[in-house]
Amino acid sequence: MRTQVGIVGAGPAGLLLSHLLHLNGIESVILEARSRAYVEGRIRAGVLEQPVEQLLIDAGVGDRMRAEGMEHAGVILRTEGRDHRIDFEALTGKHVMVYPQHKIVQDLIAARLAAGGQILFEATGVSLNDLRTDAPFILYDHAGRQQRLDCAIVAGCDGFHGISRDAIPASISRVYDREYPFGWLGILADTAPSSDELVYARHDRGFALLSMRSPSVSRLYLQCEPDEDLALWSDDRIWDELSLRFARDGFVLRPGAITQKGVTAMRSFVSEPMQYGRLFLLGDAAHIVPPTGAKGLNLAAADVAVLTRALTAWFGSGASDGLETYGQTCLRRVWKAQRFSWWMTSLLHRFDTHSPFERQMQRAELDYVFGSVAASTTLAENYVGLPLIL
Ligand code: RFL
Ligand code: PHB
Repeated sequence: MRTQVGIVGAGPAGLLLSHLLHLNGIESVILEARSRAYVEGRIRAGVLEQPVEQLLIDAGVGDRMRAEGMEHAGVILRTEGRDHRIDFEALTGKHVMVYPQHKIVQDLIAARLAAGGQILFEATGVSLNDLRTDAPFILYDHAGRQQRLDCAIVAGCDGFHGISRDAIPASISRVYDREYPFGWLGILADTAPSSDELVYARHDRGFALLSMRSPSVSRLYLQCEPDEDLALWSDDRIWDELSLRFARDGFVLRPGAITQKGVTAMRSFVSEPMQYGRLFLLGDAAHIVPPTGAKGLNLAAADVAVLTRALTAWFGSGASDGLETYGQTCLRRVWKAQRFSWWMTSLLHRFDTHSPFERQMQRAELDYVFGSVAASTTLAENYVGLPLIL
């Protein structure tokens, strides 16, 4: 089989890239290791920056998001029983969109299939070959036999645990990595959100986050050990702990049936370069952020915007400058999102290794954000999203 762009991975990065390329008259084929049901049901991100919301609308895949998504004009920071609202509308004139990642994935798959796009689910054993020539090819197993996809460009959209990043020789790659000494225990619960807006709570017992998926489904997180044993967390224990961490006069946490539980480790990770010959890495394949800033999916979308622009110019007129500067352009935004995600994580979590002095520094920093319009604006500007291409 032959196509213009061979895409590995049908997460948000691979699907959005395939859709935007199609709108620009460029053909692609997506190879996905898992089944369609699995990728459509995978519960992950929930917050879209305004530029990403706009990108989806402009690409014609925003109808369900506009109907079912929830526009949020601010978030609440809570500590020691006090709330500070970061008013995005007043500080930046912008908002964020709360709309679940798995629905974006469903919407994009539907759009690709309706346009005759090719997504091969359950394609395993993917290997990338001849990446430094102008005729790279991908080998994979599908429908019981090995097959070959010839293409001009390979897009590695296969997430943090994919194979694409490893195709870049270790001798030229540089990895920046930080693991945090905690994780998040996340739950999905059939109960109306206890707050209209997201609540980020700093507490001596550990961080907690109140988010949502719809007017009747809540998504909540608790700071825990990175390898926390879920068996130790009964539903009652989870609700009791959340109540303690969100406690504030007049706040009532509404418990409900927990339908899903999971533990996520927290890390900051960047692998450079993001390009090797005809291979381009996008999204989690190249970089991971801790979820505190809600940036992962948004960064993937920004990489897609940069590569779409570059490939449209290259296939259209042969202009290669966009491809040559792809990594550099993406990394300007990636590092800013890394800084913000690291800062939000440092500001709001309990660090067992902190000295009393460092604890006071964290308190003072949060107190400063609470009291300063300039500091609140900095937070708001980063949270609603920097321009997609910097
Ligand atoms: P994905 O979504 O991991 O998709 C990669 C796809 O590649 C497939 N794959 C392969 N296919 C073929 N061959 C192989 N060898 C393959 N190896 C893997 C996988 O099956 C998969 O389908 O990466 P992508 O597209 O780069 O998208 C990134 C986002 O999924 C991720 O950054 C976000 O979910 C991060 N994230 C959040 N981001 C936000 O912007 N806002 C949020 O509010 C937010 N909250 C979160 C999050 C991530 C979380 N977890 C679970 C990590 C909350 C959590 C709890
Ligand atoms: C979510 O709703 O899953 C969510 C929201 C905000 C974050 C992280 C995750 O910072």
